[in-house]
Order: sequence, then structure tokens, then C-alpha cells
Amino acid sequence: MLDTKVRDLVNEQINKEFYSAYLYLDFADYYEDKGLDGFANWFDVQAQEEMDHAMLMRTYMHNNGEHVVLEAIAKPDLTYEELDSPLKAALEHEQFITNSINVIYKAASDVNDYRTMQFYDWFVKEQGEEEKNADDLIKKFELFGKDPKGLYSLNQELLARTYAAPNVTV
Ligand code: OFO
Repeated sequence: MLDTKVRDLVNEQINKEFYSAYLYLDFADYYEDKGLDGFANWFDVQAQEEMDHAMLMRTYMHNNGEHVVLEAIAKPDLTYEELDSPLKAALEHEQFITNSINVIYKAASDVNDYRTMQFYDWFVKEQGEEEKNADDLIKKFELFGKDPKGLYSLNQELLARTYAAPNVTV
């Protein structure tokens, strides 16, 4: 069993991770509509990773004898004015998720729940990578995305991203 505050935060985080997947699918659909299949692919892969995050946390709840309450997933309602709007929204979203993971970590620390802290160590590191990836993409777009040839090359690069299951055990 988990401390009730920790349990509720983990349960909320499961919803946030599924929402992240929804958000990234919305970004992918936007780029699909624009004919940028590489950008769409990048966010499709990102969405798969988010679903993995949710499933890992769901398994963690099960392994600790906790019931998961699946709440409704919000509709992504962002509007994208420019081609790089989703890239900027992605960084902002990852910063929000980092903060959310930190809140869980702190709550676990407050009740000496070392098991949850250890489980979330992987996510703390992962968030560092998520923010860096989002920031790198913004920088690349700023450098190459405004020129048609540069945009084509960047799109090709993003098309090469493939999904890999997370290397973590619960
Ligand atoms: Fe689950 O890391 Fe992004 O949101």
C-alpha cells in the first residue's frame, strides 16, 4: 500500500501521461495535415512513449496493491499559429510534467517512501531528456526550419526516429 497522498498523485500522473500522449497525437495530426510526415512521426513516437509512462505507473500501482482510477482524458485544445507552435508547446508541457513528477517525489520523500522515490528516479532522469529533446527541436527549427530546403532536411531527419520500449523495470 502507498501513502494516500502519494497514491492519489501517482493516479493523477497516470492521467497526465495519457493526456501527454493525446497532446502529442494532436501535434502529429497537425503536422500530417501540413505534409510534414517527419515531424508527425516524431510526435507519434513521443505519444507511444507517453503511453508507456502511464502503463509503468499503472503497473507500479498494481504492484503496491493500489486500485487505479482512470479519469477522463481532456481534449487537446491548443491552436497552432506557426509551424513551430507545437514545438514550443511541447517544451512548455514537458516543463509542467517535470514539475508534476517532482511533486510526487517530494510527497514520497516526506513520508520516507523510498520505494516510490526509487521508482520515480527513472522519470526524473527521463524528464531531463524530454526537456532537452524538446528544446533541441526548437533550436533546430530556428536554425533550419524557415528555409524550405532546411525544413525538408529536418523533416527527413525526424522521419528516422523509431520507437523503442523504455529500458526500465517496475
Ligand atoms: Fe511522460 O514524459 Fe513527456 O510528458
